[in-house]
Amino acid sequence: GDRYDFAAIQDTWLPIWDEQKLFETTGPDPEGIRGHKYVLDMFPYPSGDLHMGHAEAFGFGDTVARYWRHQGYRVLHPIGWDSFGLPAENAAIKRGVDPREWTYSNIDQQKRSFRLYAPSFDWSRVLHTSDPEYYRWNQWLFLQMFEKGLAYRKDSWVNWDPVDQTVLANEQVLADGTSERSGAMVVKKKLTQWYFRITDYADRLLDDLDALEGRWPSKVLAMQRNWIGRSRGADVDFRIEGRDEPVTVFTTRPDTLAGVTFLVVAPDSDLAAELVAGADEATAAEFADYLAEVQKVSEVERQDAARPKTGRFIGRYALHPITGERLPIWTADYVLADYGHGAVMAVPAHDQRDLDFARAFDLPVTVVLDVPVADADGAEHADNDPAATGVALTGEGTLINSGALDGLSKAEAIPAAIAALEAEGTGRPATTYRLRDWLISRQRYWGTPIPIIHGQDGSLHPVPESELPVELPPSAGLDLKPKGASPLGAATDWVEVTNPVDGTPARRDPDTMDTFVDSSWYFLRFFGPHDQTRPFDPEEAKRWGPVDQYVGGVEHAILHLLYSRFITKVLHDLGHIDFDEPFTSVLNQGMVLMDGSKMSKSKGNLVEFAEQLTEYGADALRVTLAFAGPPEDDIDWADVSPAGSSKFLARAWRIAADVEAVGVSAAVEGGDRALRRATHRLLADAPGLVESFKFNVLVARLMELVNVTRKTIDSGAGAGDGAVREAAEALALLLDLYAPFTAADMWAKLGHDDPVALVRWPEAEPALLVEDTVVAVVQVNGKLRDRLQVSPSIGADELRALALASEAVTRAVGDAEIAAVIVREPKLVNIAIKR
Ligand code: ANZ
Repeated sequence: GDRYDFAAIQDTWLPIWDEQKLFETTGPDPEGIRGHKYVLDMFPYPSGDLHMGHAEAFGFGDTVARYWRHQGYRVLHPIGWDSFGLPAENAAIKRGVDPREWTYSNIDQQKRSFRLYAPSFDWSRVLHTSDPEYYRWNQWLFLQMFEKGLAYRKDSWVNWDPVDQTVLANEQVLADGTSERSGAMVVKKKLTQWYFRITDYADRLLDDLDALEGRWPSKVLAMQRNWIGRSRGADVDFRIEGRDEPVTVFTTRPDTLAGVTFLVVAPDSDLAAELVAGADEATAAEFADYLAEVQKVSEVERQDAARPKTGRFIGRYALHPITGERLPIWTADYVLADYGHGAVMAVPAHDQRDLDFARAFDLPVTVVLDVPVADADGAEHADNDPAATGVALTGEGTLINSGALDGLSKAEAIPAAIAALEAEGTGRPATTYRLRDWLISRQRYWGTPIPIIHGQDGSLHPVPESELPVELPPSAGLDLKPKGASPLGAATDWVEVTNPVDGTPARRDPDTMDTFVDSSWYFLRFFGPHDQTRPFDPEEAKRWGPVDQYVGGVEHAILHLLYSRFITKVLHDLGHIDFDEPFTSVLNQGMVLMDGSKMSKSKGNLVEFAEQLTEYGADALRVTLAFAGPPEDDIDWADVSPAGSSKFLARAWRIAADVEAVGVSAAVEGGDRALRRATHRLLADAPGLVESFKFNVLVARLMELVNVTRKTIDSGAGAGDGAVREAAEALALLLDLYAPFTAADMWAKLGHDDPVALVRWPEAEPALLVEDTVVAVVQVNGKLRDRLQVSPSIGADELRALALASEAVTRAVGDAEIAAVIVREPKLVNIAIKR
């Protein structure tokens, strides 16, 4: 047709692309490739159809994938589905359908939408984590880790979601103490659960972030560092009256040891229970009441420094390691059971929490650091007794009341104190982390069964690898409603097995794995997604790994990205892959908003992807999302114009149609020079723009080139000018990054049979990149001394500097004094000298 009709263009190309399978990456490498690139978007969760957020993220990922192909690389750009998880199960409970049905019909819907949106996926590598073919390898991974002691069972206080009736990993509890999934306030419950020993990797997970600097969003790096939370300091032992073993505390401030006036233990620690057992009955009863109160408080609240301090004296005493003084032992909920040793040496003079506590319970305050405090006038003074002011002295200062440490600064005193403790045998350097081991058991149905068999005697037996996968039993007949225990426990035929060692009756572990296990390694499964004998093909892993560009939302900054890094390191250490970081570069796209707020059905401001796709087509949608701003920024759909994008695409397409209409083009060498220069400048700039994620700037540059080309045609050169064809071809090749349908159609109109997506971008011609120049004449006392090639737009200062730097001029001037320099840019510089 002679009118830009996006729907007709889509209808033309979709069946051709279905046939061509252009982006499949099976088989040996084609000749002449520059290398390999692996571009991945965080795989979707099949909760319904694709939404605008998907359109944005997958658009950006596809731009990068297409770009590397145009640069001559072979590109792996796969797609899969993160298809286990609670929403399927909750939908199943609500509507009485099988979670499988719900999941796979949503996957089919998303596949149909993706086909229309046309990301350059390799459709031969599709995976779904809920396929037994996939999750058997989750079980394999679990068993590998079990064998190495990296998967273990532990009895401890866990985060419990009272709505979903399942445990949560620490990472799934939001800053306000609510569940990331259900929004319910998370409580603590004591349970025996499976953990992955991520803390063994804490140092590497932290230290290896440095190498990602500049390639991962700095916000994500900061969040991971903070989450791992390494603190360096010392462990200090305190002797306890009536107990053989000392109590060890972790402190970052061993320099303040002389200021310790009491100890505090976490109420929910084993230590507290044991110490109280040795106290009188009244104390024990008080303690029990307090513990019951504390269990209602979330961990997040407990860490809120502003909360009024509560606590109890537990009737026991420690001895100060230096003075031998008796120190009362208290319990308080601001001390956490699972940080450090669950106990602190309280230094109220120099720690605000300890001071608040000491003031609340009338405990002594001993200052051991002289910290000058500035008053309102900025004058420093020393009347700063924390017991009176209520403000702890946390700043820098000089040690006092500390014996041998007196006179040292805090920085000097810390190592000196540690050395003294080591010499006494009562302390040693220590490092503590905020990071906890990863709790992976879930009491839910729609997930990967944990491949462990429990003997009657409590023994644990891995399911033999030859018996994997342990398939989920059908959901029919099972009550999936959350009730605190896994629904699988009721699948009698499934759960009752025999002990693989002695044939006695035994039971399968009824829990399923956290679905973050599924997503912690799926990027590797793409290296052989249908391999029945291995989790992935190691040769493919060598060829493609690690992921060169990962694209996804910042909501995964900690959970998914940290777990993926951990599992990658584990698999590296087990010898399965030769890299130990999964994602070389990460791009976080912003959110798609409407009228400044998050879109949602309930707010009635939902922009439906499917509707936009029907109204404007994939290309206009993609151009709109790319053009809206830097990819990291949020996009407000109320501020953008898909209709405008459509117009731009029509104008671009029209140029190719005009070139087609004239038939033969004139030779490019004689073509309009200004247009040629514009085309080549864009060809030269485009790679840098894509590689720095300035997708929006590149779209703007394409708009500019469309305008310049149209002007050239209209100004008399006509569509037969060789420069116009050259511009039209460049436009088709560059537009493929955002508008693959339009680009393919333009490319065909320009007479090409090969798929535009696989065409290598031409290099810019250097001769067309240098700006036009003029000759500037340089005279010394009126005599011609040099001619300079300069830009017509050169500034006076720059031209003066160039002239004075000329060798011929310096020779002519010699030792003489310069009296004046007259600049008439861009053509003349006259230098007057005194002899
Ligand atoms: C004495 C002291 C004096 C402390 C001082 C600080 C300042 P970060 O930096 O977060 O690692 N602490 C140790 N274990 C704790 C627990 N289980 N729950 C709550 N607090 C705990 O904090 C380390 C400091 O937090 C430690 O250093 C300890 O208090 C406290 F002027 O020891 B400090």
